[in-house]
Amino acid sequence: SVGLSWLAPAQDELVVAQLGEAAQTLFGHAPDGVWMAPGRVNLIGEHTDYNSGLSLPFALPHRTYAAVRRRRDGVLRIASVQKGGIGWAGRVEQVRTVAEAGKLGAGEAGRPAGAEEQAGVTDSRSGSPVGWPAYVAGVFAALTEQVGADELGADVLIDGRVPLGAGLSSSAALSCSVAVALRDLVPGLRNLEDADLVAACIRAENDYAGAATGGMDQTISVRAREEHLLLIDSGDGSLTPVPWTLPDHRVLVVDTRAHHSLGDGQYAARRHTCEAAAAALGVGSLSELEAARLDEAEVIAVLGAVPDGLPRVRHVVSENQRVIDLLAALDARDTAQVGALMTASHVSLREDYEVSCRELDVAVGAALAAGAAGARMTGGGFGGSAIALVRGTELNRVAGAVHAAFVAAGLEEPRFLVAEPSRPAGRVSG
Ligand code: GAF
Repeated sequence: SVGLSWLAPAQDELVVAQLGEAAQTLFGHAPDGVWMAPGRVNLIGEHTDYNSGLSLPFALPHRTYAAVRRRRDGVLRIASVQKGGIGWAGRVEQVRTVAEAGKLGAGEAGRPAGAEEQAGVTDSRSGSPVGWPAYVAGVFAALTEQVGADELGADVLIDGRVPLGAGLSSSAALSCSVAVALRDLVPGLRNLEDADLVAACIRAENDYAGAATGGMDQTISVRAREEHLLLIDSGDGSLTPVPWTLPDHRVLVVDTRAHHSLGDGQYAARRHTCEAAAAALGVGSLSELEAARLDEAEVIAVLGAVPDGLPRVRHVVSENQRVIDLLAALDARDTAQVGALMTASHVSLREDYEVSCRELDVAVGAALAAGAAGARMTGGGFGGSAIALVRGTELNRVAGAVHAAFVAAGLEEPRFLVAEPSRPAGRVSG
């Protein structure tokens, strides 16, 4: 595997030791402890969560770590090893939703955010953080529904070992690492259930960071089961651990290095189209469409009036069915069928949902040509990562073939990781 770049997970103990020292230097005192939350890959069930549908993710051994020291003065300082130093400092009550900050901006100053603000330092119009610190501060703000802002100050130092912008849910890992820390540290939060933490992290992302994502990523980060996939039914909220029944096969992840952002409008546009289509069809969500047994010609006629409605709905409905079919294939230990469903999911995301891109298609095509049982993009798309179902003994060979295809296509060299279903967010020290 000379020349291939493999991303190994960090060792918890090493990160804990480094973060303890770094927090001491930066904040002048040691943290109360270090917590982690994992990134994820989704085996199948993409762009279904915000349509009350099914998804089947699992947690990566790649984690985001948060060294946290509680403060009792309502002051919040947020720093990152990767970004270098303090990204935002202020008071928890200063943290505003994107909607509130927008109103203040227009009223008080009425000018667009400057380069520094866009880089994620601070929004001087309202004093509220933007960019990556908003994912952290948003968790604190969301939790003020449970306890007073004065109870919620902290010094937070983040070490993100989930590749950033790679479609592996580094954002949810960030917010969830902080949420589990606060539950352990703040007496008024001790009784929160995992589902409450997930809800706070979704709010942080939707309302404070301004990314209109569904709940799959936060759910898997907080509620994953080691060595299992997790079937998430976003319609009824049920979670079902699913064992990995293909011991000879592994999930190879290809980080295409094509930048992926969920805040750039395309993700929100897909979500909006789905909501408009559901409203036009008179169903609460697209996942209710099958059960509603509407006349097919009528569905097609109604969706004709929703721009892009028909292909988007076709993806969501067929993707829910592929999740069900893949569960049956896993149960039957039918590797070829699991792979075929993954590849069919990719085709649907590329053709009907239009969230793939050249790099993802090259990765999927090359993995399949090299003998992977199946391959698809994973996560939101528009860049990020692809996954391939590969025999454990063939990981290097398939990765080498994908790498060669990227070089031949003139693309930036991809990075690789092996995804082992790993444990959920929790404390790693202290
Ligand atoms: C992103 C979002 F954050 C998830 O909620 C989900 O919609 C996914 O894209 C697509 O399945 O990861």
